[in-house]
Amino acid sequence: MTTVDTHCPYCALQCGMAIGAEGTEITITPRADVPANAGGALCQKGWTAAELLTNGERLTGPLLHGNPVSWEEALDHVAARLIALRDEHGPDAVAVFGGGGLTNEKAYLLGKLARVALGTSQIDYNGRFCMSSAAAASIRAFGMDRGMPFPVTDLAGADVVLLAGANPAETMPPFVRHLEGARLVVIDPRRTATARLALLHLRPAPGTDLALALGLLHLAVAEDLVDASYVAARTTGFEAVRTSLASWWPERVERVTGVPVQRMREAVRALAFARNAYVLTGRGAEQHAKGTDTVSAFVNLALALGLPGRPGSGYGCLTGQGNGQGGREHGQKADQLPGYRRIDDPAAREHVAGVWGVRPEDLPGPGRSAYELLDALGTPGGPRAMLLFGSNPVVSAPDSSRIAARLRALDLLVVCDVVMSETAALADVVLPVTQWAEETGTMTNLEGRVLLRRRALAPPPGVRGDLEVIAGLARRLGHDFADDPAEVFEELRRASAGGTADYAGITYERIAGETGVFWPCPEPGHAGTPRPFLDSFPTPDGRARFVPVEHRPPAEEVDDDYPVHLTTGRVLAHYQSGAQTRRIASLTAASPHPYVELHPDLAERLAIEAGDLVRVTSRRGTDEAVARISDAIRSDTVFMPFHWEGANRLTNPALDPASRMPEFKVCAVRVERVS
Ligand SMILES: Nc1nc2c(c(=O)[nH]1)N[C@H]1C(S)=C(S)[C@@H](COP(=O)(O)OP(=O)(O)OC[C@H]3O[C@@H](n4cnc5c(=O)[nH]c(N)nc54)[C@H](O)[C@@H]3O)O[C@H]1N2
Ligand SMILES: Nc1nc2c(c(=O)[nH]1)N[C@H]1C(S)=C(S)[C@@H](COP(=O)(O)OP(=O)(O)OC[C@H]3O[C@@H](n4cnc5c(=O)[nH]c(N)nc54)[C@H](O)[C@@H]3O)O[C@H]1N2
Ligand code: SF4
Ligand SMILES: [Mo]
Repeated sequence: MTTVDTHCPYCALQCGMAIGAEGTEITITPRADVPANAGGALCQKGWTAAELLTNGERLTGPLLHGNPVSWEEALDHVAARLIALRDEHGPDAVAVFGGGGLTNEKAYLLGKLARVALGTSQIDYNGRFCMSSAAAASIRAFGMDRGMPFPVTDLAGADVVLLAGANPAETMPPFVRHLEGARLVVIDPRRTATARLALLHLRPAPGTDLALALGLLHLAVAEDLVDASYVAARTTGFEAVRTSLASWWPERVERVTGVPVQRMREAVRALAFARNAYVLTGRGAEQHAKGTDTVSAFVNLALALGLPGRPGSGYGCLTGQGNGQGGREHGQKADQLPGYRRIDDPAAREHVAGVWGVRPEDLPGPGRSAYELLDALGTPGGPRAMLLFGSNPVVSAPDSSRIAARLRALDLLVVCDVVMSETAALADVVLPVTQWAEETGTMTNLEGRVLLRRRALAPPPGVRGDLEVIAGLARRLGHDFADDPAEVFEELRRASAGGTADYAGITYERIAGETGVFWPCPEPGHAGTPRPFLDSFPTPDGRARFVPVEHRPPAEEVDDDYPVHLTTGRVLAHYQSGAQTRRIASLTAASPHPYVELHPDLAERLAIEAGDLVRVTSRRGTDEAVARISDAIRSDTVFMPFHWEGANRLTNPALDPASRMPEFKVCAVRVERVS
């Protein structure tokens, strides 16, 4: 059997796999040549991914108000409606929503569709809900957001790794192999599978990481563990941060977070005495209305200990979605143009307008962020139509009942998906598309390594690629877009040239020959940049910037009516909104239904037993799920996975002022047994 090399359809580790097909049988074999999953590991989602291609719930033809229509009819209808709405209400009446699972080529063409063919400023994507806080904090400190500015294999040389709000044992199992040589310090309100591997587990109350990070840095200063020569040579702004720590003495931090001073001291000493150490953040620390400041506090700690930009040490964010890194670089974000350029930068507008053959003044300015965009749909002055690619916000957006109502209020909702997701079910027009192994395109993994997914199989008849759909709409709007992935990538290279995320020197051939190329890579002869901060940081003076930040409580605190914290996250078997994994039999068998995890003490107080159906209510809504009782969680907190519709009816859409990230990781709820 011949096989084709590609990568997993799911998370940002982008494990390498080879796909073979014989008759109706599709096989998946892990690739040993891809460093992220070296040794050929995959998690259970990767192993079972072939079922995505064959499962009977696949959409196979366009639907207009639920009725099968031809592609011509569907696209003609959409284009005619878009033109009519634009003529009546102006270009911003049409919105576009993308996803961090889309290839670089798709993300790029979607941004071009919005800015050139539709002329709308109203485009954003689900990555806003993912690593936007870490991105904002990295730009603030380092002048650049490349989630992990080093190869994952560097982690193998670490003595100590601090994981703040990340649970890779469930969210990226093969990644944990790279941590095998290190002692782990895990910060998580739950004793997760990752925390069980740790030397030290700090269990703060949800939403208190910022105080904890300030406390850790306070201790580092008090115990003279700061790397003064690194701070002097490679950073600016330490004095202001040092002064701001004065009020965060360890006992106060213990009172706010619940983490004993002794544990904090052990954590700081472990990091400071290590020869090589890393500080890594995940969504647990980032998905808060103060997520950006929280990440800044952890970056400050890493800088004070002299880690970033030193061989064998550093700070990194564990990017989540398959193309979470590339998806935030090429212009599907409200404030951005290709190459990680800013849409409000005149030089960036000039360059990109040149590649697109339009006038810079005709490019729209920045639009609304993801939640604000969804929340404006169908309101006076808000968009009347939305084109949505690669996201399922009815399940995954905060305060999701409100967002579902907004989507229903649109004059036109168009959803491109592989299956009838909860969001597609609300659409006027559903367009069925090809997926990973059926198409070619590039993905940029969590290390900033640009990878090539290759077409391994023919798609089922009746479906089209996202690029074809985008170009088909653009054509009907009077614009000629390339729709072949290789051609789109050539254009992306030119559009990104000279930008922060410079792909100009990257080609499909090079990626294939070198098993990936790290950006920035400005010319064909350039080797790529696995470790961009070694010599200097991409700031005007080449130094990293300390940013003083202050702790504040969660946007919603517990009270008599809503006395328990709710936090949300992931389980091993399911991916995101579950649109894909809930349709795979073995994954559904492993994790069949939504649940609420509660501590035995809380359960006893509420007279709840394992297996009971419980109702969880917040100020925004209510959901029911099965009780799971475990002392792995704090007794003041319950946990729910968000892979089923419901958990997000409860969550708080309070937004971070810098990143516009919602507060997915903490809100106040009431929990009761359903009698
Ligand atoms: N199985 C699986 N893997 C995935 C995904 C998936 O859906 N399923 N999605 C992918 C994507 S897009 C992403 S973004 C990543 C996410 O990867 P992670 O960040 O590892 O995942 P989460 O479960 O969202 O959150 C991590 C941990 O944060 C903890 N937490 C909750 N509140 C707080 C808090 O206030 N402070 C701290 N310190 N911790 C807190 C939770 O208990 C949880 O264990 O996973 C990727 N991989
Ligand atoms: N409460 C709570 N909510 C959260 C989070 C949390 O931790 N807690 N995490 C947030 C995070 S980090 C993220 S990343 C978001 C993710 O949430 P969503 O954006 O909803 O992510 P997915 O479920 O991956 O949605 C992807 C959709 O695209 C479809 N799809 C797959 N491949 C393709 C393709 O090639 N083209 C097209 N057009 N469609 C395709 C899939 O079938 C699926 O319906 O959720 C966020 N929501
Ligand atoms: S860890 Fe991520 S990329 Fe690897 S097999 Fe699992 S879901 Fe796929
Ligand atoms: Mo994510």
